[in-house]
Amino acid sequence: MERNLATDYGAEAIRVLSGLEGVRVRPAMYIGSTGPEGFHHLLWEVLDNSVDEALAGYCNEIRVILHADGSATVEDNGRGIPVDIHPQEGVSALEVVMTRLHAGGKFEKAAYKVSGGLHGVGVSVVNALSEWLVAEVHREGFVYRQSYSRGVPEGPVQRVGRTSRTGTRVTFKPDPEIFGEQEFDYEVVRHRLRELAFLNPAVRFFLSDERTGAEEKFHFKGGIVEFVRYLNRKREPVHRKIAYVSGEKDLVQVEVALQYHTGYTETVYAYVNNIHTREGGTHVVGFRTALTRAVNRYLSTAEGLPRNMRVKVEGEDVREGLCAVISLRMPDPQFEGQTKMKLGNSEIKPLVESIVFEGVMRFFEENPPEARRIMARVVQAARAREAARKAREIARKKGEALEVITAGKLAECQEKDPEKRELFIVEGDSAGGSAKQARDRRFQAILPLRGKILNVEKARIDRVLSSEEIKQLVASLGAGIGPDFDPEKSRFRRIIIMTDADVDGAHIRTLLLTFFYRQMTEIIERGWLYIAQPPLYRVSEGKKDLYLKDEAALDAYLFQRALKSVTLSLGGDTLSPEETRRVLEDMAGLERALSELLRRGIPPEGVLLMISSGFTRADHFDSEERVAALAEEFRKRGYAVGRIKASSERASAYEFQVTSRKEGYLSYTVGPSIPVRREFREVLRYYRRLEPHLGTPVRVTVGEEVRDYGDLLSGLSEILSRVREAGRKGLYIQRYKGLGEMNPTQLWETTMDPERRVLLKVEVQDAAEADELFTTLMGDKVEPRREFIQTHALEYRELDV
Ligand code: 0RA
Repeated sequence: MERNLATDYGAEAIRVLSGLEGVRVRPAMYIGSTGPEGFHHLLWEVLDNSVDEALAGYCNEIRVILHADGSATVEDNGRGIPVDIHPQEGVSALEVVMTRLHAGGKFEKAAYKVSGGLHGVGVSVVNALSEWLVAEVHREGFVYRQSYSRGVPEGPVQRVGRTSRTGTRVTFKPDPEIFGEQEFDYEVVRHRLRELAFLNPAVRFFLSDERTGAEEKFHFKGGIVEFVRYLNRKREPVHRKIAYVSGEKDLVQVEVALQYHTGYTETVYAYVNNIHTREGGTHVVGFRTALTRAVNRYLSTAEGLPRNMRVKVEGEDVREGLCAVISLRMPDPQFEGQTKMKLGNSEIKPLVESIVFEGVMRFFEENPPEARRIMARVVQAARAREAARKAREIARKKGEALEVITAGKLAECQEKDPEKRELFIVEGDSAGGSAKQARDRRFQAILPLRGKILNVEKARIDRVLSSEEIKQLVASLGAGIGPDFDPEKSRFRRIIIMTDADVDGAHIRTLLLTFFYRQMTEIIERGWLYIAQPPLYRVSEGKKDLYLKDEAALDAYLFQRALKSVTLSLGGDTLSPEETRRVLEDMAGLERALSELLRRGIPPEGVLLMISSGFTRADHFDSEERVAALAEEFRKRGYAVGRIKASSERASAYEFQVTSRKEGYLSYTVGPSIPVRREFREVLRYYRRLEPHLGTPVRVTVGEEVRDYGDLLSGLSEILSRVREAGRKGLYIQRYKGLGEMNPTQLWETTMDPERRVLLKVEVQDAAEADELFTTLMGDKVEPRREFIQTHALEYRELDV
């Protein structure tokens, strides 16, 4: 018997709207923000529902698809959301889940459902914030479907076919009215799926990006043990076997994996119900206490340890060089802290502590060689700490202790209230000099740093503290360092890193970010760390000065000016000034994107040939025949072409090597790895905008001078340079190579004046990325570093924070 799932949709729609309209009025209350984080949050929310189904034990495959139209799909092979009529609501359960705020809990029996925290607001919130959403359920032999528009059902749940499988598929398009024109970031989604795959080893995650053809599978049978191996991949492990501990008590499941490395930093990733508790909490405290206790117990009781290892160590010794992942599953976690990413449940500390203590003791007992190495590592750290303490003692007697060091290089400001004080950290003495003259000394202090500050990854804390530059920085803030750091004591609430826009500046910025991330994390968590953005250009016309932040801004300005004397005709039709400007800006964008690809070893001619031959996604390389035809096109244009091989990047695809005589014998692989690159997507975006005009002859008139070109592409760089030259008439343009080249007035007006400057706020994410970059560049293990420098050397140059 077929059930009738229809209900009265006139009345229904109004009721639904009244429940969810609040979500559309105040989206940030539900998803944090309408920026990139909130935008991706929609996807996490839908994904969490499928992961919950997997945690309940009913699903082992989850697929995420990013579509070309900006929508995304999450699909699982779970039981399927029930579609029968909900007894109280009188409509199908599916509809209740999709349209009622917080409806999820009603029939979620899963004990470990993601709740509280940032996730767990319910899929109905995603629905309300989606221009459209389609839910499809495979269940009991049938396929059911319901579609919604901004959260309102377009009709009842319908049976649309038969099926032999079960599962749920949700496809949604975030509403541009709420989010503007944003896109899902492949790297961000990939990062989350990889993390989920480590945490949920029973589930296979698939990701495909229909915009680029990229496809990946994430499945780690080894779970968090593999996670630790992954986190340590660029470090040198102290022991081979990764310690793994698990246990369960009072419905709380605890899993921990850990491995020591030769570096000095601590990396602990803690999760509760798959949510990354970035600010730690009671589980992390319990874990640390247990580990310290276990090490001390082993050091005092293990047989056969050398006498000089019978010492008592402290938490800080045990943390040095530690990499660990903690994963908890528990009902009703309480999330607190600044960003609601700190576990608050007090019963968790003793629970985790006892499970971890017993598990780690057992690991030590069962793996004596690993235990010995770990002990040696920890004891060494304890000795170094002791030595540092003695050094500090002596320093104190000599009156040099950190607490009494005066920040001699700091140019203080007059204001006393930390809330109103700003500290500019400036690279180099000459820039420091300009900054001192430029500042408003009432509330802006300047700390000039000379040269490179010390690499925190490679140095133990005593060496870090002996660095003159760091001493000055620590003394200026007056809030201590590392475990002793107390943000409340900080003498500044706004700390602004101001470095040159060149390689050295980027490097110093990375060093500083790493330092703050490692030694004063709370400065970043509280949102007190900023990056200044000095302009790259000064444009003067007579007495008037204009500052422009980058090349694109300069181009836009030059094109605007050039419009007086430039006309563009395409196939005989003269473009309006507005159209001319648009075409020129797209051409300039294309030129910039092409030059970025060239810096990565892929020259423009080859890229454009790929695009015009229709190879714009990774899966376009799946047909050997088509790839062979593309190779032929390259050959015709004078390239030396290698034989067609199976791709090393994508299992189903083919690729070939080309060498261009014209392009300085540059050799590169034409294959599926090119179209998934960020820079390629950028090229493609501009290409698509120019596409309607391609193949049409162009006439460009600049003043009296008329010239003809085959089309916009063949004339690209010449047209742009003629127009730029016209735009430059009567202007003086200065490109700043460093802050030191700016006079104090310029520096004040562009970069320091609170009324006019634009600061970038540093987020934990940026700092963590800088830190990872840093581990790779500066860590001890030689191999990954070489690899990194080869593939990222150019990206690093413009590390964007
Ligand atoms: C509650 C009950 C049942 C399934 C689900 C929820 C469910 C929800 C989602 C959300 C995404 N994928 C999902 N898969 C399942 C089924 C109860 C039963 O079959 O007895």
